[in-house]
Parts: sequence; structure tokens; C-alpha cells
Amino acid sequence: MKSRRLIIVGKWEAIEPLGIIYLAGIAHRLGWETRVHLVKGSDFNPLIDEVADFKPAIVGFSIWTGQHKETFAAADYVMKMGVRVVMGGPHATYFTEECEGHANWVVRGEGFRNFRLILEGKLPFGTHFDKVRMAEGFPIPQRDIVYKQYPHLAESPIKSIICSIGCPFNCSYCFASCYNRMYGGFSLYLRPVDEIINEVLQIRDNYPLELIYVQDDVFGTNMNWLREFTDKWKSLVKIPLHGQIRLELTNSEERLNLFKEAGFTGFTFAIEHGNAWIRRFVLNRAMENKLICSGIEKLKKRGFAIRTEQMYALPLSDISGDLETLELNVDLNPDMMWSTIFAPCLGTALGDMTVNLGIYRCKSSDDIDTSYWVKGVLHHIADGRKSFEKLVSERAVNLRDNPLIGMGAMLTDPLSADIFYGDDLIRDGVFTALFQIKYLNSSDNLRYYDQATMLQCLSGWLSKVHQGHKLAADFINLPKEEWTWHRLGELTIKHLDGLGLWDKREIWRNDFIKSCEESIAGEIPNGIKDNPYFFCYFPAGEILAQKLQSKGFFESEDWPLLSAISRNHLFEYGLYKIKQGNPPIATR
Ligand code: B12
Ligand code: SF4
Repeated sequence: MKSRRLIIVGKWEAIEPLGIIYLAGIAHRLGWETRVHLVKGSDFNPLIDEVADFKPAIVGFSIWTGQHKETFAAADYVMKMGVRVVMGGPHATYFTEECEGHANWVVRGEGFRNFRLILEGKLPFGTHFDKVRMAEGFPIPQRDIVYKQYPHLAESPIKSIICSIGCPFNCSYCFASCYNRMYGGFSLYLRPVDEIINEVLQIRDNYPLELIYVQDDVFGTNMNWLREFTDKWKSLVKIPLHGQIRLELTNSEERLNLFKEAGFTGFTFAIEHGNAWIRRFVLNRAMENKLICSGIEKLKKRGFAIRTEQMYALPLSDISGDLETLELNVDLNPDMMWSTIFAPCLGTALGDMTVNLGIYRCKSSDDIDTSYWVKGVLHHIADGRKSFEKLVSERAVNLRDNPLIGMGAMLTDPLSADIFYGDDLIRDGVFTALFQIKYLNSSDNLRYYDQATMLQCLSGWLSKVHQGHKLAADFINLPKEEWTWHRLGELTIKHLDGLGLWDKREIWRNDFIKSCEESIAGEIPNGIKDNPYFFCYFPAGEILAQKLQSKGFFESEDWPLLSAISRNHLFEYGLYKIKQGNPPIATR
């Protein structure tokens, strides 16, 4: 290969693509003229233009499930242009065979050493898996390439780092356990603290930086490492941090103290569902409400901002189950409740379970939309978890056993099925079903997705409202035509009055209108006046109101837009606090 030009392709996100930043570092040090191309949505045309113009010898795709079909088409096209293609990343790792016809090299799993060998011309075409994880550790990253080409990433006051690879947990919807299996079991790869410090000092000295987001699956599990990290971070870096943890970690007071000392200002962690049975059997996260509540109390006591994560429309959930999730969050009152609509991933335990139970009827991951804000693809069960709950709990022989995993559904018609358990299907020549289930018909299924999507759009707010889950139920149980901003305002008044908050809500409204009058020139728009209580629960609510006004929400009533704007607002003013504003007017 004479030309030493390379393009590495990833997805355009608000967050920098860490894998690509390190891969670019390897290429740069080997003397390759390297570009990074981040694909917006599914539009690969600009990439094809760039390939035609830049004429690279190799294009490297970092491929994710959900975007794989479009990526395959683009890779095929690039190969037809006479350019060699290498594929790596999550889809190449978990769906290696699918990638094989679309690339000269497919790199499965951890890819730093193999990528170097490819660029050095030392690996033949084909699929490669490096059995030694992190044989060469992390390369020195090349952030400049990405930041120069994508100024929104350079300008962001929040930058991401990663300190460890690996997660010891086995949540059923996640690929972490598949990753562990590939390497013969879990082992945590911890980056040397000094290496991380050097990387962050480089960022701090060259780019805007107010907060570091640590992308580790679970940060701070190893106490010795954490002690060293805390010591060095607080003396050398002194930049606030946000991390991702599991609530089990809050059981150690020393760990929480170290987090505080290091400069963590907040944490993100998953709850996923409000019902303990769903968490235990569907999600394989046996976490009791007691642990959730006490963990959050400890975090709040230390002043950490918290974001909880959950998924609506999970298999075996239903709208009342989803309202339980909201209710738990109303009780916990996090700074930010984040929620998405569940999308199953085949190859994970939950993906396979949904197929076995007839809830997901697709044979490949080709119909998955990775935009987890949109409606899902499942055939939900009419009574949610109810038919399964007792039997599955009784059959579990110990705390780890999950009889749901061995269950299957035999469709008797598109809307009903016999449920059987493993070998029980045929006993003595007689078919023995454990019980029958009904699936929602298509209009009820659609109605459920509509309701779950509306819940998702409003949860950031509803979780802050007094008894917000009850207001949610009132609203989403209305016919869809009545899901208007004005109607939401009316219901909110009725709801607050029903709770005896009439006096308070008047004061909140007046205070809010006053703060709007101070910041909005001219008449306050009707949209804002229609539901002032929406804004009273947010920090800097008057600024949020203006953002919705300027983006035309009150005319369009585009609920996903409201969701996106209020989510970003909460990130800035509630969770990361990179912007300062008035505290929420309505408090509980
Ligand atoms: C940060 C992160 C995000 C960020 C992405 C930021 C960004 N710009 O990349 C955000 C929050 C946006 C995100 C979103 C989602 N994520 Co995410 N995310 C992660 C996370 C935690 C870390 C990724 C990372 O930076 N790793 C560190 C770097 C060094 O590793 P890496 O990128 O994997 O790269 C290595 C190899 O894969 C390989 N490699 C990668 N690319 C290439 C390219 C070539 C050419 C080569 C040779 C090698 C190679 O080499 C690298 C070194 O070993 C991973 C879990 C994890 N621990 O990896 C999940 C993960 C990638 N996410 C996942 C999922 C499912 C999602 C979502 C779909 C959310 C959901 N429903 O759960 C969305 C997708 C949204 C969308 N619009 O598509 C899955 C992907 C599964 C799959 N089969 O694709 C993962 C693996 C989590 C999991 N364990 O299930 N995510
Ligand atoms: S804790 Fe997070 S990374 Fe670990 S298995 Fe569960 S979802 Fe995956």
C-alpha cells in the first residue's frame, strides 16, 4: 500500500467518540494522514464524497447495531471504489459474521493492537480477534483530529474520558456479559492513573473544559485504584467530574468519601423499572427498592446531583408497570429522571427472551431503530407481568435462578400463545402448557407505545411534580386527540388543587410570571401562560419557557421536541450545573 491515508468513520453524537480518538492516535503515530468522519443520521453521502476527494487507502468503520445496514451499504460502495475497508466496534464484536462480507478485515472485540498491525501491513485480510485484551494498553489519543473537524465537540465544556473497560454485572439487555464470555470471564482493565491524568491535562490546557464525564460502565469499583486516582486528580487536575455507577457501590462510605474528595459533582445510574420483580427476572438486576432508596439518600446527603435511567415499554411491563417506574422516581426526586423506550438487542439475554416469548418476532436486528426515543417493535402481552409473576417466582430455586429464561411461547394464533417451560412442552406425549397469554392487538399495542412515548416525553418534569405519577395517569388515559399542551395545563391545575396545593400554586404562578416579565420583553406568550406549572418545577424555568417558545413548541406541540429541550435544559442547569439559574420555584 503506497498511500498512507486513512478515514475512520463513526456516528455523529453530542459526545466525542472515544474509541475513534484512540484509533486515530495509533494511525497518527504510524505516520498515516488521518481523517475522522462522523455520520449524521444515516446520511453516508458526505462520506462517499470525502472518500472520492481524499482518496484514502483504508476506510475504518466503527460499526454499531442499529446503524449496521446503512454502514454495510456504505462499506460495499467504498470497496467498489477500490478502497480497503476495516470494520470494528460493537456490531463487529457481537455480530462478526454479518460484517464479514462487507469488509476486508473485521476486528472483533478489543481492537487497538490489531488495528496497528493492519496499518503496518502485518495482518492478512479476514476476521481477527486478539485474545490478549489490551495487550498494548491504551494508545495516546488524538483528540485534535476529531475536535478540529467537529468544533461542537471541541467547544463543549464537557469532555469524556474512559478509565476502565469491563463490567462484572449481567444485566439481561446489555452486551457486557457477551463481552466477558468472549474473553473467558470478567476481568477489569484499569488504565494507569498517570496516563489518564496526562490525557486530561492535555484537554484542560487546549480546550474549554468545565466538567469531565467518565464513560466507564461502572466507575470506582477498585478501591486501591480509586485512592490513587483521587489523590492525583484533586492535586493535579481539579476539574469536576460526573460518573456512572451502580447503586451497590454506595454501600461503602469510604468510596463515597473518595468520590467527593476527587471532585465528583454527580452520578448517573440505572434503576430501569419501578417493579422489583421486573428488575430481578426480566432485567437480571436484582436490586431491592431499599438499596435504591438508601443509595440515593447517601448520594444526596453528600450533595451529588443524580440522574436515574429507566426504560419504558419493557417486555412484560405495561402502562401501569411504567407508571410504577415513574412513581418510584417521584419518591426519589432525582435531579434528572432520564427515560427511553426499550429496543431489544438480539444476542443479549433479554433480546433472546423476547423472541422466545413471542414478544419480538424478528429474526435479525435489522428492524431496530437505535433512536430510543421512538416507538418500539414489540408485541406486548395484554396483562404485562401478571400471568408470569407468581409461577416464575415460585420456580426460582435460588437468588440467581431465572426460570423466565427457560420459558417459551407457542403461538396458537397471532394474538395468543401457550407458555411452556423447557422440557415440559411434551410430557408423556401430551402437550403441557403452563398457561396461556394474550398479546395486545395492534391498536392496543400502538396505544401502549403512544402512552409510553408520552410518558417518556414528560417524565423529566413529572418526576418532579407532587404525585406526578397520578397526573401522568390522568393525562395519558385521555384519548390521544386530547393530548394537548392546553389540556395538560388544565389537568395540572386540577391535580395540584386536588392535593390541596391551591394557595401554593398561586404563589408559584405569580413568582414565575414575575421572573418571566423580568426576562421576556413584551407580552408573555399564551403557551407559557397555559401551563406555568410545567416551568415552576425546573431550575431556571423562565429560560426553559423561552427556549420552548423560540423553537416553536407552543405552535407545533411536538412532544419529542419538548422532551429534548427540557432534557438538555436539565443537563445544563440541574445535573452538570454548567449554567447557573434560579432554583425551581415549586419544591416538595
Ligand atoms: C459512551 C457510550 C455511548 C455514548 C456514545 C458516545 C460516542 N460518541 O461514541 C452514547 C451515550 C451516545 C451511547 C448511546 C447508545 N449506546 Co452506548 N455505549 C457507550 C459505552 C459506555 C462506551 C463506548 C466507548 O467509548 N468505549 C471505549 C472505547 C475505547 O471502546 P470502543 O468504542 O468499543 O472501541 C474499541 C473496540 O470496539 C474497537 N473498535 C471500535 N471501533 C473500531 C473501528 C475499527 C476500524 C477497529 C479496527 C476497531 C474498532 O477498538 C476499540 C479498542 O478496543 C459502551 C459500553 C462500553 N463499555 O464500551 C456502550 C455501547 C457501545 N452502547 C450501546 C448501546 C446499545 C447504545 C444505545 C443503542 C443505547 C441503548 N438503547 O442502550 C445508544 C445508541 C444511540 C444511537 N443514537 O445510536 C452498546 C452497543 C451494542 C451494539 N451491539 O451496538 C454498548 C456496547 C453497551 C452495551 N454493553 O450493550 N453510548
Ligand atoms: S451495569 Fe451497565 S454495563 Fe454492566 S451489565 Fe448492567 S447495563 Fe451493562
